[in-house]
Amino acid sequence: MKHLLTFAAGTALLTAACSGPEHRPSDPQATQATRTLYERLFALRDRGVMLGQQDALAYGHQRYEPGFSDVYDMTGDYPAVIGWEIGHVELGAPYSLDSVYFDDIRRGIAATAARGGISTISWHGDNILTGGSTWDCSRSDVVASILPGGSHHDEYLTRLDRVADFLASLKDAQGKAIPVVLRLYHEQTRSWFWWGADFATPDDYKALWRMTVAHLRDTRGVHNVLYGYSPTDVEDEAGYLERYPGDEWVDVVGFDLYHFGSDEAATQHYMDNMRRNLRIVADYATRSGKLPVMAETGMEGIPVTDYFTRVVAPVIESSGMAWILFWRNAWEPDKPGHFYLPYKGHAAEGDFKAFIAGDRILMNQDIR
Ligand code: BMA
Repeated sequence: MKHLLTFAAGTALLTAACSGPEHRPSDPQATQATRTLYERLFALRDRGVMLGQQDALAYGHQRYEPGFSDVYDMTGDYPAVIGWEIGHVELGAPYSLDSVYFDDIRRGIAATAARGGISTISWHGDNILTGGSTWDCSRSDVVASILPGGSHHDEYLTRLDRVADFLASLKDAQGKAIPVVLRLYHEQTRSWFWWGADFATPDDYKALWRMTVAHLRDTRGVHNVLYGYSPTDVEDEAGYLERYPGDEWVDVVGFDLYHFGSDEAATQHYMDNMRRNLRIVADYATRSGKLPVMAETGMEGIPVTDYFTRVVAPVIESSGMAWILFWRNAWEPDKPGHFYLPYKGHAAEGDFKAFIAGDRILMNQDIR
């Protein structure tokens, strides 16, 4: 019996080895490091939910110091997932719309990778038709104007070239491309960015996505990227998939949802909404073989000081998400209340530490 079991186990192992990785990036030419990262993300997901924060290594709250992290300052460890913002890279600017130098972002992504951490990138690109910001919704024909045949198509490809250059410039100490997750045209189910629901038909939105990925991946040969889809909260799966460009174009599925208001009704609303959307994303991820994440969340200023253990932990811990990413702790002096994780001395610091001490929450040291 023992022999039989050993034989059976050996066969299973062989089968697993021969069948290759279970999860493959949508890019058939993804680099080996990108394939390895994708497979590793699923293995990590099975162990718990990684803590993430946007711009967590770019600066601290009200403290512009590249490499400084409020989370590290409080806990002696980094978030496992670090978010980065590249808005204005498309313009050829030296720093982002949040005044973070792209050279510092490159260094931060390399430092994160060297520590075994994960980097995910968002892109609040400017409005090409008006010259306004990502939030300039004064024209509803921006997406149409940049699709093939549109008045600004060629100019937009030049912007995509700059994004491609940036992605291709992410290298480790050995000169190898560092794989990252790129979240494209996010929160597209609402209408506060120029690519929002009121300004693009679902077909035009999908065409924009495919054109972008095809340009980066096929025309420019960028193969160190996993692509992330993250609308805002929706009612059901049909709403979630309305603008989904297709499994061949996406690797990571998630959603963005914030907690607004601090009374009990607001908290209940957030928790219900989170639970519904976590289920929608988890179910779709299981069916499609994509990696599920909670792509952006938080409560600005954290006025509820048991927010992490009482509100977030119960909804996220057994959600099956690979990570939960809290938004940034703004450094700008005119944004004193714009932060989503505590910093040293903030009233929610103890609650946050209790949250990350839970078995299911993974920090950088847990995934090294
Ligand atoms: C928003 C705010 C802005 C910032 C933008 C892009 O939610 O944090 O201050 O410019 O994200 O990072």
